Amino acid sequence: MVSRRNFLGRSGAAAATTLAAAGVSKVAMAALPEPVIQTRPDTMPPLLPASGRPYNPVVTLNGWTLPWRMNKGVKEFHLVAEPVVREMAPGFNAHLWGYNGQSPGPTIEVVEGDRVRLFVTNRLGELTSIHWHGQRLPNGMDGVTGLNQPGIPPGKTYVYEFVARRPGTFMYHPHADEMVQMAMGMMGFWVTHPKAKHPLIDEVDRDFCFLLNAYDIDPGSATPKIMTMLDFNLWTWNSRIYPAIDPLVVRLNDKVRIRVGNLTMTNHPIHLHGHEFLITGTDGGPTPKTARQYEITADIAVGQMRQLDFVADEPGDWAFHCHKSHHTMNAMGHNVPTMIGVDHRDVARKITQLVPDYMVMGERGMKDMTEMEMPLPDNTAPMMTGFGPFGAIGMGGMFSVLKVRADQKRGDYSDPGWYQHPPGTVAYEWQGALAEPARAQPAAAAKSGVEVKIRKPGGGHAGH
Ligand SMILES: [Cu+2]
Repeated sequence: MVSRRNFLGRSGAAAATTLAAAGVSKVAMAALPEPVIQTRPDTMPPLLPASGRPYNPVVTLNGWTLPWRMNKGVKEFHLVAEPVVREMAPGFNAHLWGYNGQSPGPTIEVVEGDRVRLFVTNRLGELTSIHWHGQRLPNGMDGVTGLNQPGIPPGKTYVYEFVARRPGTFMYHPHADEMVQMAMGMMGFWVTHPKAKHPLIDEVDRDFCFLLNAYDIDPGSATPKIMTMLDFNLWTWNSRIYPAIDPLVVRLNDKVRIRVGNLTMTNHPIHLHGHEFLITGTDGGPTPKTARQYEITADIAVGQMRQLDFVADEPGDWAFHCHKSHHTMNAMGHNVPTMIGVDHRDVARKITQLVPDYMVMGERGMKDMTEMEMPLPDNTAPMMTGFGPFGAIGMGGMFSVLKVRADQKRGDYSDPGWYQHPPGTVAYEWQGALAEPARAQPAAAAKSGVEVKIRKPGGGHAGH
């Protein structure tokens, strides 16, 4: 466990500090802060607070934290709602809407009790607004277009101002053109850190956050179909699909927190291998200790946030994923028949004469496809990919890896590569003789050879 002082003094934070400085550059005294734009899809190092109360910053998976400027005791942020190009995976760019160059937008981190002023500039072609999900605030700052404020017209900037009263895990998103703007990727994470030691909020060594989102983008195209309600084909974490989602890298015995918010149209049972976690908080605030229980899967309903705490005390590469199996797949058609057990080699040979690229789909399961380089239209995500040290992982979408390493340096989030398993600790092939399996069978049936006897209601024997 590191002290807060240690955390702030960590090396490797130089890049983050530079980013913070950029936010308060030459126009620091201007009426509103210069917007900071970030277009790289990499996981940025934690943004150490350059002003205001200290805290342990979060790491946004494949994302970043928005720098602020301090103006007479008020933390000022500048969000720009705009069209963005998001690299969902290398070679696959989606045309989304987001904030400050990215979808999701940057994470906003403040401290309990901070007065926060948020400038929101609309560079979209239609009205927008921002709702600050989970915040206690004056009703007119709640961001529901038509109800609490007029929509922000294209080209205009609105100002939101309130005190971050509750510490916790929150998010922000528009309440304007509801179905379209969130389907296009407009959302971001918000963390309010406690201002002092909090009885229900432990200090942790590593604090990760990301949003669950989903898109429907036809293979070969780049813009999401916004009319889709359930049948999405891209299940993403912070608008990234595995293997393009960065691993969560931790040091052995670190206290780890993972904060997850759900802005899709369905629930996601988020599952961690190798460890048990406690759900220590929701967007309602810290969970009372008496109400916590150990889990390995947290079902996160639509519009909910969950905060998972655990000690990373098992070294290795541990899968971390949504437990709905379709959500660990990438773009695919939904009308594929199940061919398991069907020998269609003969049919396939005939079709291949007509359609040379025809591929037999999945008579042994669909895992074969993960090892195959299929010809795909340009700008299409591979259906499922991700290779580990033992071959194809066979999962994409909402999947990543928790990497627990004894030799990872404090504050170092760089990928250490694959886990080197100690000799004798990997599942291995049995080389000895195999006994015939003993199958449980009623002795009489086995003797007579009769498999089934059915007596139909109303008399008479079937099958005679
Ligand atoms: Cu899911």
